[in-house]
Amino acid sequence: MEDTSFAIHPDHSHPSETVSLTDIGSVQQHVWSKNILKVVCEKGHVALRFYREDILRIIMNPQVEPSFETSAALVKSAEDVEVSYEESGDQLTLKTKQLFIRIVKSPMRISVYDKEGRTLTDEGEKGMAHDEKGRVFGHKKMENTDHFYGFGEKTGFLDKKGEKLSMWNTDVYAPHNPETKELYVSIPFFIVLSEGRTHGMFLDNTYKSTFDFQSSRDTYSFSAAGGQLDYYVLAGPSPKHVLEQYTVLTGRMPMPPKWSLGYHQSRYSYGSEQEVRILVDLFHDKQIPLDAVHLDIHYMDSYRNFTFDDERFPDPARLIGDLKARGIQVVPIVDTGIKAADYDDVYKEGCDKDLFCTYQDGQLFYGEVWPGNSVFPDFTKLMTRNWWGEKHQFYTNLGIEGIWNDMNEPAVFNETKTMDLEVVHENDGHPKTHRELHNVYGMLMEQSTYEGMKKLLGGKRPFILTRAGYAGIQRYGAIWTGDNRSFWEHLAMTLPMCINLGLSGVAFCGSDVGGFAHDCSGELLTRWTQVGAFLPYFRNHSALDFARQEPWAFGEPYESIIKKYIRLRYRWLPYIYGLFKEAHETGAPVIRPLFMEFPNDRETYQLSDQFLIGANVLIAPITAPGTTHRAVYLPKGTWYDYWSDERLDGGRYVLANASLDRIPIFVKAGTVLPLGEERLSTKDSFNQLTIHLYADKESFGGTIYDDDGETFGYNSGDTFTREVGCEIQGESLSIFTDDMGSFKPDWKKTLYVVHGMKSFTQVWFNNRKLQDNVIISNRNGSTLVEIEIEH
Ligand code: MIG
Repeated sequence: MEDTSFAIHPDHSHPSETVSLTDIGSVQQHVWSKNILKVVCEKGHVALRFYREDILRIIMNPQVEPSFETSAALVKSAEDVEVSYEESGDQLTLKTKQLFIRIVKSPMRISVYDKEGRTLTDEGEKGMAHDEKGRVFGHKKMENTDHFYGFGEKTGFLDKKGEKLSMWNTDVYAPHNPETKELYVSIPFFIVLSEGRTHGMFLDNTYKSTFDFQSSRDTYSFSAAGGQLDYYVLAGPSPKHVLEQYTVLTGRMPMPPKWSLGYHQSRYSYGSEQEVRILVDLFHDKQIPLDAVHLDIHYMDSYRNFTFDDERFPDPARLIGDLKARGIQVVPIVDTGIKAADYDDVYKEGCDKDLFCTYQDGQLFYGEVWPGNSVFPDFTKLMTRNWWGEKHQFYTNLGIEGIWNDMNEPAVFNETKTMDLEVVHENDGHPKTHRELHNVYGMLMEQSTYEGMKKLLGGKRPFILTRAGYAGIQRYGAIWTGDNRSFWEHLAMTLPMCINLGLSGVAFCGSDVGGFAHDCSGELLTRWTQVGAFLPYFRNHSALDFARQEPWAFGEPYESIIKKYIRLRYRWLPYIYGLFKEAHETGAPVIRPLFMEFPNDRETYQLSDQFLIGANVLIAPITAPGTTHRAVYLPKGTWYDYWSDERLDGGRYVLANASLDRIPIFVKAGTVLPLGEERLSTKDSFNQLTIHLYADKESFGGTIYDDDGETFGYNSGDTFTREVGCEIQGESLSIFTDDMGSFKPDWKKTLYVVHGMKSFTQVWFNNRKLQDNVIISNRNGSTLVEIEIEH
């Protein structure tokens, strides 16, 4: 009935629920000691503590003194921060080098200012509150000029102003549309941008939470279904500062194995060894690069993890070995549910050792998933996490280095779509209900998988792909955005969704290229592959019974163009890899909204259909059929059309040519863009690095990064870093390089290409004038300076 107008029958109107809130009221007592302010209010308890001079934690507990316990998101404990505390009349103030906090006592209201005295957050008429059901609420004043980003994996456009969102990890096969409030991942973190400056807000509460920027014009609210109102204010001021602050709290991604940044091919499902061999042969014959093939649930025997079906995959070790010899990894899916069958060893062992989720009385929770009646590992328990991690020896023994985790919301085929909320998780001695830990369950599975695989691989980097997650998930794996569809609208939605994931700490993400469900078309696959080539994670995946969408599925002209872009991805990997290093070190995402680099340019605040890869390369995809041109906003500065080298002035919209074989790309003057060579796998070495220098008025520079792409040697300095500087004065070009670190890249030769200059009469390389090993030539109006360097 919900599908017809009957749903809005006049007799059925449900007046929206009136929530009666209890304000925490006035301050009755307060104690300042050891950098913690504890406050007792009429109707609740509050505590404030600095984690750094630019990070403030605020906790409100309706009943008792706040607990400083944290969720699994946190990896950071509070630092010793120098705080000056003052009390005068009806207010208290706290001050660090970065933040100024004013607390008005009656009723208790907290305002946070930056060091220049600008307001970051301000409580107005409504402050912190709670209700009879144990829900906790925070309210903040909202200005017309505020914009809201982040929130993990959400549908809709970039800016969430005017929206209501909620966080509850949910398996949503359909629909993914603007009114879908919850998907697989919950990251209750957001960035507020106001007139060019930003701050962050992280609500660390794993219960179902909601964020409301819609119900009131001048106040926004955030709330959770239980527990404490526990949030962090991050001072900013720039978007990159906020990401640094957020990822100091929740951790940063480890360096991914290089192969995981290549092209991945998947299908639900490649059903036999034979089919996989034919597939990879086709890639090879067609000279389309490939780094990973994913095996969906049909590889298993009765959909049981840690098994291969004997008939369809008679010799997985040989298959995996043969593929690896060709530079292709096999990534099997591992689901959350364990078949409740006595013949299943995992089930038996888990029961014996008490490792599965149970109710308070110790009865196992059973749910229906692919293997039929199933039980679920209690990942909140260290014993379970270790055990599950060790189980992956089954895969590593076969040569597997990557795992794809699905259904870890956890998804269950029942009315609530998940585990019974009354289940009690052991939680390492602090038992808590599933109601409280639901949103963090999937992340704990990833922690277990990542740590287990890391141990088993003996020094190699594992690749973990996950569907569900909570704040901090970036520490363990990449996220793909689940069951999208082969709709142009879903291609368009991929951009703001992945950008917002990046703004939520998850630099490594992507959507199913071509769309998962529904039938793809040649044109859609072409346009989606052009986007995928520049997304941090690049996998083509599609569902059972829908049109095949391997790169050649639609013939010409699509196949050639798709191939061109997959190959282009490999050329761009040295640049992309450097961006992953930045994400690993600073938390800055690989793909970025334009406002991240141009926070004072209001024109960028709502741009959902173009993005930056790194700081200076702008990608403007086509997301509608039959479209050969589009408007592109270029922020102030000089830009180069990547394809034609045409120089364009920014601070305006330009009309870009986007014929089917072209995704508009613009490179900002002053960029150093290192590109490699096309090859069939990241395992193939390449001989020459081409360093593109996009001429600017002034001198400019950049950094090139490399390491072995495989081990954790980068943690102990086995890296290669090259600083490249470039100065152009009249017709004289000077290039400076400075190589550091012990790692020697594969490539032996460097080609410097200077864009935007017709010719040079003099070339200096590291203060030495042009030598024999330097060739200068000209191509399409760009100067090629070929310099052979030896490592
Ligand atoms: O509910 O394993 O999102 O990528 O192919 C279906 C089968 C279960 C959902 C995943 C999808 C995967 C599919 N899985």
